[in-house]
Amino acid sequence: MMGPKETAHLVGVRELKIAFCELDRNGDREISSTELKDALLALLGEQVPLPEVEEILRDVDLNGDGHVDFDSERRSAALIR
Ligand SMILES: [Ca+2]
Ligand SMILES: [Ca+2]
Repeated sequence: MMGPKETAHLVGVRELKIAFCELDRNGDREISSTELKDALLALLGEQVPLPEVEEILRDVDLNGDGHVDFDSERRSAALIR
């Protein structure tokens, strides 16, 4: 069994940040837990339980509003590169 932290490490928070455009399926410039869940399904080839998805989302969601928003967090991603 892998905990949320291990899953986040496996996928790579940095990769998630860089992949913003692909993750934002509905084009609202925010990554919701649902969109992240879909992305993890595509990346890992298996369903990730929603609580675990939300745990990962919290690691990526720098301003803590429950979404990864394209504008504020993209700058952070640019800084990491
Ligand atoms: Ca979205
Ligand atoms: Ca946010």
